[in-house]
Amino acid sequence: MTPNPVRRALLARRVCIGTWIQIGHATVAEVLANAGFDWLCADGKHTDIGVAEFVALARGLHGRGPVPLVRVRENSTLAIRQMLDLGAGGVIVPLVNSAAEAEAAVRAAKYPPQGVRGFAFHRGNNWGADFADYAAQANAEIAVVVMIESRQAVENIDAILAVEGVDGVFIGPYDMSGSYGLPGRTTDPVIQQACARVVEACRNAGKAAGIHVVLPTPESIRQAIGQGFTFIAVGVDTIFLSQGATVALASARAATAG
Ligand code: 3PY
Ligand code: MG
Repeated sequence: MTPNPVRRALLARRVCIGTWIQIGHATVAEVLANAGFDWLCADGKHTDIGVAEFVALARGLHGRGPVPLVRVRENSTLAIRQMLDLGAGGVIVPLVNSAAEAEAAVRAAKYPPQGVRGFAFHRGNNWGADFADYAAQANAEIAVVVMIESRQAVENIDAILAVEGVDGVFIGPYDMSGSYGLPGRTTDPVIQQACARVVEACRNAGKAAGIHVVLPTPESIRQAIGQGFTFIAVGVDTIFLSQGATVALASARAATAG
């Protein structure tokens, strides 16, 4: 099994930059891989990306560098197992609010004795050709990141981080802001304070703090790194498309004005 640089970066709390894919087409993975991201995460929670689309994205990434990650649709054994069996190098598990929910995510992602993941031939182990190697290495190579995106999760952050097998956490700023009654106000001091609390807990636990800088600017990325985040998603494919199109059209309109 190929060593997973993302899990190593998480454990070493080394900066590791990826982005988010909401368009489930291999071309998107191929184009974004050219940009040189460390990892690309398919969003299986808020999109039509299901198992078939994830496989297309993973095939688009094959041999190109970025590690394919997936934000699974929910914290369930089936959702986590399916994406790992299809070749995900790690799962980002949404809406984990307690240590018990974090334990459930880890159990789903790990082979026995640490977990309950079932053994089979699948894409992840090259349809059985690498069965023994994958079975021996998967627990040590596959990354498990849980999303902190509610007030309850912030209150339980120390217990969540104490769960063995949680490699790091990832803040979902939009859900987080919604849970504090401030939907979309991700820069509100209340949300910033909650984020700071999570980063401090990660520092104390020696685990990685991650965040999605959904609308990246040089300042917002610098701020995230300055705050102590190391596992950082910058942007979303749809935002890149929208921003690029808007700039191009504005330039064309300006050039043709008057
Ligand atoms: C959130 O902001 O809630 C997210 O899940 C972003 O990925
Ligand atoms: Mg969210």
